[in-house]
Amino acid sequence: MDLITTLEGLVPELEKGLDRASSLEELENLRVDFLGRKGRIAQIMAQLPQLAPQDRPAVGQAANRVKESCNALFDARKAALEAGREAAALARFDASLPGRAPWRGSLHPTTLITEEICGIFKGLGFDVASGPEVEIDRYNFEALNMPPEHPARDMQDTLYITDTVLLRTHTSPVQVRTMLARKPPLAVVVPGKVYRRDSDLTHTPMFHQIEGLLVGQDISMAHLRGTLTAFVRAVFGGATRVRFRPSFFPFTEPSAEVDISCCICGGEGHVNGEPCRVCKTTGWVEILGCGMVDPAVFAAVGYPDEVTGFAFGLGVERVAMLKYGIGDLRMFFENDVRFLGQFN
Ligand code: 2U9
Repeated sequence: MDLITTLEGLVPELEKGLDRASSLEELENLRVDFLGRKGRIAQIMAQLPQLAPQDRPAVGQAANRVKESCNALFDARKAALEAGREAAALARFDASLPGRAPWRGSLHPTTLITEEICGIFKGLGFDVASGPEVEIDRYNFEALNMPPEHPARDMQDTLYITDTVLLRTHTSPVQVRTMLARKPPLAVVVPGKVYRRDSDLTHTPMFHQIEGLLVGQDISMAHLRGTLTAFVRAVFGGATRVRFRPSFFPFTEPSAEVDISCCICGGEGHVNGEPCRVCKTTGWVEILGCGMVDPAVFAAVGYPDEVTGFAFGLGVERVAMLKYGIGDLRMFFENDVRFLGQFN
């Protein structure tokens, strides 16, 4: 029974080979060599037809035993190699190392200031309203006392979509829509994006505004002054000084611009002996525009002659720049996470 001896000799030979194998790849090579379709066992079995028929069953049974033994040896060695690999990986793993902090998003400074300002006015009893960014001429200009020949309507300043459809140049059309939908008294603030044909270091074609409108009976400049002073002190601190300078807007009369004592130098004009870069040594910075609503605006929305009201408007990026001491308007639009992450 020469073939049976040869077959059985394969088992210790495989054992030696497996002892030397140090990778799963070497293991696979051995498996092909012994158990593969053209492997050693198969080669021995190919000689079966040359045996006398009565000798064949014993050889066949021996081959099956050897195959089973070989398979068992492979499985055991494979399990041992895999366990070794895992142990090596675990040896390199230091469970005491601090983890990597997950990347955390933060609110954009424009969003933060918008929410802060709207929150202050909500506390004073104002509603928050919003409306379309694509507007009609009538709500953006005509109803706001800016007739067709008005210079602000120039193609140079406004992004027109058609002759009568445009990207709103301020959030004021939302106040017009609010008045058309509601009777006085009312008080609303309107945050949102506005668009102008303007682009340089201090102007972007899109920026954010918040405007406010209060309409009622016997509303005076004193209400305007008290409301805006309270607002400014809520944002910039209770010690902030406020001054109103006469100005002009088509939709308010009288109109004013509001300055606050510079929040960088505290109104001193200098920081550590250096000229203040924000107020340019004047001690004051402009923060918003305002005024008593022009009667022509109330007439345009069909309000009775007796109503009175005040309105104001501010640029959100400008307020954020002053509050956080940001020197460059472009920071708001570049979305650099190193900048954005600082306002949590
Ligand atoms: C209605 C009536 C009156 C809104 C107003 C201003 C003054 C103002 C500027 C501030 C900086 C625009 O973003 S900015 O360039 N705005 O100075 N806005 S009064 O007056 C209104 C609005 C709507 C119906």
